[in-house]
Amino acid sequence: MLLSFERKYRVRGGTLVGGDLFDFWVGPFYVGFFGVTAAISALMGTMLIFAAAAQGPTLNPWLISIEPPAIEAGLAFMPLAEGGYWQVITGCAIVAFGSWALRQVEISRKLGMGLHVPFAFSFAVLAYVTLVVIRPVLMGAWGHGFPYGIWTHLDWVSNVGYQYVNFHYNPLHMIAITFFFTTCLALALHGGLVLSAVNPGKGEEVRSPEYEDTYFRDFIGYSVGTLGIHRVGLILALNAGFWSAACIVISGPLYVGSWPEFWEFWKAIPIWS
Ligand code: UQ2
Repeated sequence: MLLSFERKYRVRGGTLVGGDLFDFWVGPFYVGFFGVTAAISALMGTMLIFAAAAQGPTLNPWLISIEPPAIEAGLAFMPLAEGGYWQVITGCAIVAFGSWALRQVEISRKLGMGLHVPFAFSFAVLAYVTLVVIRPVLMGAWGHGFPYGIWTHLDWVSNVGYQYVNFHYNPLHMIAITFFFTTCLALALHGGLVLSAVNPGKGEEVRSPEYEDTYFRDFIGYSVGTLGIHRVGLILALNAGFWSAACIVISGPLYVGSWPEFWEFWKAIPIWS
């Protein structure tokens, strides 16, 4: 079913690449040049995961793991069985995620909307690219990327964390976690507030946004407002992703050794030492 405004907006234009060539819909889905590249790279990446898994020692989904090259291989292109699968799969993933973001941009442009959604999605892509490209390149070996396996990626996180003794002492990790928690707080407040106003019990009346404002003015003397809470939410969530990427990219390229020890400078400040 087409909404009345869709008849007006389901028109040519707004594409970044390809002109009118891929400017069409398949059922409800907009395609575009980046829909084609997303579909191809996602399909290729997925098939390569199956191909790599078939070469491995197990087909148990929990235990399948596609390993990056050995650290000793540095930044070389490797044969498929020696990390090459991981390298090509990583390439497919980045093309797929990038296409997904650019398809969001084209849809935003078609609808005359802001680019907030692709901007936000890009932070998630950035976090992934930081783990599998930026940090490995800065450290001189693809082997610093994480393996593609359900258990093995968890082992990787644990092992890399312990390499820095206790990752919770990483100040940027602290900031990232604080943003994740605050994002949860903000979404819980927002979801709770909206449902409490617009999803009343049977026979009860829906309350207007003024009630939402009044609730928080009565409660804490301040309402950030119905538009404001979405700005707060976006900023909090973007920061969670950004500082996550930042806290791992400084570990290795900028700081080696123990994060607990990093705080020795603080204990040594003259006024209290
Ligand atoms: C609000 C408001 C909303 C909301 C929420 C608030 C009417 C529907 C949740 C309250 C939020 C505040 C005071 C800021 C919270 C900030 C952080 C960092 C957690 O006022 O306007 O609109 O959903």
